[in-house]
Amino acid sequence: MTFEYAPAPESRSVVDIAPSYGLFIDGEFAEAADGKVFKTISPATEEVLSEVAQAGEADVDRAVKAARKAFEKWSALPGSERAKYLFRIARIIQERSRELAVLETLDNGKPIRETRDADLPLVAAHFFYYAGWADKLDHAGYGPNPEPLGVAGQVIPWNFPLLMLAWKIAPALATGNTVVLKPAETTPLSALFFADICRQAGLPKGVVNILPGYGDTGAALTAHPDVNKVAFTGSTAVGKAIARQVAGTDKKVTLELGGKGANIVFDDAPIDQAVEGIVTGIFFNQGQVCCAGSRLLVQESIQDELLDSLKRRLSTLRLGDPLDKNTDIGAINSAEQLARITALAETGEAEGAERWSPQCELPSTGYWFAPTLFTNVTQAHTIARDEIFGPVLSVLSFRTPEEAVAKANNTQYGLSAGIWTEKGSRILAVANKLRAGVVWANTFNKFDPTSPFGGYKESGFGREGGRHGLEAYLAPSSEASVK
Ligand code: TXE
Repeated sequence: MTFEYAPAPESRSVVDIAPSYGLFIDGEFAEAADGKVFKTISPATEEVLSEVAQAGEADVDRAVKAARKAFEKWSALPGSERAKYLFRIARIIQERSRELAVLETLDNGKPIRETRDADLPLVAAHFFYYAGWADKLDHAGYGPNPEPLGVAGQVIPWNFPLLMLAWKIAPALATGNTVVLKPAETTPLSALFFADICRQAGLPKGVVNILPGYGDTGAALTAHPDVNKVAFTGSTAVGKAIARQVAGTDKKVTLELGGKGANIVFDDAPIDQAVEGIVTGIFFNQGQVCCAGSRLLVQESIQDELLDSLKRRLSTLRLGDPLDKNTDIGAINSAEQLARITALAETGEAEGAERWSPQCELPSTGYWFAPTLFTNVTQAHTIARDEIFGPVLSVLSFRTPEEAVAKANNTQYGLSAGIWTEKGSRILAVANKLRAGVVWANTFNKFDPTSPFGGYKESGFGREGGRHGLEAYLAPSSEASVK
């Protein structure tokens, strides 16, 4: 780790965070019915950023009623009219992107380089992309238009707060649904700023409602009888609980859950490029990414060379102030998440894997975890099986492509994988055998609104993104219209 230069922090003054925020229901900010509030802090400094209203069951009910009422008019608008609102929202996000990037970095702890160059451009891109679909779904004069489902109850996590909101809200609105969204308890602020953007865009009242709160708020929302569609991104345990909860109802559901992605490096791979891909795969957003390449599978003959290069590269990563534009590794999102990562890393050591981190001084306040590499890992080790959701890479090796595929697929999850090789034929052969929703070749963690994203096995079901993402918000009889 190097600290020899003076940090150049992005100015906090570009964002004006109010001391308190309400729930956003029916176009207005309001206190929770029972007056409950909670604090949101900056994980890099533990400073309180704001106090936020905490939605209870009565608020969930009020928001769902507002969304139901708004649905009648919103769903009846021609797609071209809905598109105008979505384009307007996309443009406001672009105009306010610096403010939103700083806000997201403060509330989440991730480096400004990521919020500025990845999160915010992708957020705007999703609204532009789905705005473009809104009128393409109409076929005036040729028969009935596709039918939206009604009120979507959406619960999102804290790792990409605004981007997960965009993944959920943009396709829902484009297809004529209305939304009640619950952001994660540790990162409510960008969703509340988004509520303000909805007002700025003149979005009709009740079309988008934002309810900050904890898991019980989420459970009340997904259980609400007037919610027609549940969209969830989060842990596999909660995803399973939601699947049980909606079983036997007529709610449609999409679940985007955990992962244990394999990054497979063959002996003919361009090593420097692969090292960059491995670093992006597991250290982007401190590894708090469902599709992270958290298992490195390296062909035995190049293992030593690759690990030497990787360790040299890790020694140049800069950990520290997330507002510093030179920072590569920011803070872990919460004390709870840090405790989970710490416990799993300790289990790795206790089970006999070899732990390595670059020389690295951690700030004394906030939640920090040094980039960590585990070698001598076997498939039986907990760190090769469980999602760590932190900056921790487990290294395994293989001899043949068949062994690589078998090891990559040896997991309860099936969200992502990466292949590094010069051989195009090998990319196709291996990709076809991987049980993963997304397979990258000679790159990793690349996202685009046109691509469907989702998992096999316990990584969930349904797809978000692309035109597949529209189907999740349309009644079954109309699905043919977007195929
Ligand atoms: O997840 P939760 P947590 C994984 C990752 C991480 C672990 C725990 O491995 O270490 O999950 O993280 C809301 N009904 N992922 O505890 O609890 C909650 O308030 C409805 C992977 O943060 O699943 C938040 O808004 N909602 C993942 C959201 O669910 C409920 C991203 C996610 O929180 C609820 C996050 C309930 N019963 C964690 N309980 C990914 N796929 O990217 C909680 N929530």
